Amino acid sequence: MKIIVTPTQPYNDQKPGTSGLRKKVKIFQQTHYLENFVQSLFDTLTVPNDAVLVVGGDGRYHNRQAIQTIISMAAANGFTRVLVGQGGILSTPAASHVIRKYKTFGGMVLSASHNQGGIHGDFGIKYNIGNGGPAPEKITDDIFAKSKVIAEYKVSDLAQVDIDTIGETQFDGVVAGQPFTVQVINAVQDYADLMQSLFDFKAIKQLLATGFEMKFDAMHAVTGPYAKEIFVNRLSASTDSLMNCEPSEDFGGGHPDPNLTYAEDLVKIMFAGENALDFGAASDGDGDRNMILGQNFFVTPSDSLAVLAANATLVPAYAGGIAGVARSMPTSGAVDRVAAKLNVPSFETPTGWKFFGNLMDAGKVTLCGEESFGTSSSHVREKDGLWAVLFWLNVIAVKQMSVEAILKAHWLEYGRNVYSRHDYEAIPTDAANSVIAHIKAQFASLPGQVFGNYTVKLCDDFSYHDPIDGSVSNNQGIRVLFTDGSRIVFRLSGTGTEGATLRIYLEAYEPDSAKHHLDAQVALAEMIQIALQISQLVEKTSRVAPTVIT
Ligand code: VG1
Ligand code: CO
Repeated sequence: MKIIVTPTQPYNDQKPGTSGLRKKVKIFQQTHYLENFVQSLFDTLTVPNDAVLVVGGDGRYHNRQAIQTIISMAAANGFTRVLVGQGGILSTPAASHVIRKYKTFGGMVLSASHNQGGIHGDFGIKYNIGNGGPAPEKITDDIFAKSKVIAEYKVSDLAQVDIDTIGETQFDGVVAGQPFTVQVINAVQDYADLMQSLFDFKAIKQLLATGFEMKFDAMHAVTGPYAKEIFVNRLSASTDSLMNCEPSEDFGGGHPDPNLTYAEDLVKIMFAGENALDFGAASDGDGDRNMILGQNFFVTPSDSLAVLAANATLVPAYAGGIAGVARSMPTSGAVDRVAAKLNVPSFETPTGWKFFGNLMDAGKVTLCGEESFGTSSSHVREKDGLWAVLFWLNVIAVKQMSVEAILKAHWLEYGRNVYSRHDYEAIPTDAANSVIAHIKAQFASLPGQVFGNYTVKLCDDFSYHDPIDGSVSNNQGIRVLFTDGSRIVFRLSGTGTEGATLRIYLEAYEPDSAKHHLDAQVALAEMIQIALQISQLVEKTSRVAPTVIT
């Protein structure tokens, strides 16, 4: 096998966002585009001898081709072994687990997560370090810097590698006579084994055998094979309890984002009045998100995290208690209330799973979560969709209560952090920036101002000081905090690929149980108007309604 050094020109747009580099497929298909990014990444790392790389993706269009390119480049850049998920498929949490289980140097996950797939959709690539978690900002910043000056990249002259048959293929020596091996692994088994080691499968199996009806929607994305193995093969659920479990390159033409808007088929089933099932759940493109539904009932992700924390000891893996919790800044403070009661620390980090890794590695937190349908624990270093679903089923099996009853009891004990997020997708970048600039210009004048029932206490642009490595991350979202603890957060998305997506996060604390039944949009109506008034969003973007409300 030979190494071929190919001259290239830099692209100026390879800055990784909240979770890796995401672009339209067409952009990734430009000459040398993927190679430039991968080489910039390899040049950032110090690859030791005998380094192993994990590669896989969510199965979207361009996945298989990109995997071949990465294998060839890994061989030319000093890796001696590449582990590939069979068929090129690896969910994000499974990739994290594989990196940890086989103690590899790192891994690449090819996914644009919840973004649409297919030839006209998005593609993405993210790098995870040896702890299994997303590369921290110091690495992603370095990749971007290198991508702007790259002059050449290295590939090998490997033929196409079979990535469908479990087993090993060995090639002739590359660097220093070392053999290069590609190993196709069954990550579904690895991941299912991990889940079985954490949860009470016996109790869940019994729950599913005694008339409890559930539906899991894989949204034509990566969790399909994992769900079949776990629910049907190991928990004896009927095949009826799964839907859209065949991964497809364009996710069946849908948007693999498990929320009330895009998971509409599941939502219909779960909100069918008396005919609704007991439990519904969905996961996203790369399997790290989860949406939990009860009978005619939606669980806000922030509440889900709080409920899991409060009930963690019901699950075998967490029976000894949890060390602490962490949530992203826009996530509601519901979990903080649970942590306070459990007398464990709670941390507030910027948006993006990469900020949780240090806290988990240091043993400071066990459970982490984001309002964007992401929850997980220190069993991996990524958020984990199916893990959250199994956690809920384990809790239900032990408590023998409905999802709604569990939530109502939780609110009664802790009060309710009423919460909603309004997304305005694909707005012109200039208009989005002007909204943010307009709010920032009011930082000095807003504190003390009264809006109906609410008085502004302070506003700022969130900064995070990592307590473990001391790194500082600025400009992580604008917070408008009110004197009664309510708040509005404005943030621009770092995962969109079309124009800008502006997110408005709204939260108000309601201790009065007589008001806990209220729809969040009703309970937050006044806050929503205040957000629009402060931001002048309608005037500046001509958008009269959000694209997605959760
Ligand atoms: C969004 C979510 C964020 C999440 C990120 C990656 O980022 O808000 O909480 O970590 O997606 O999730 P942004 O910058 O668009 O708000 V995933 O499942 O898309 O990898
Ligand atoms: Co995802």
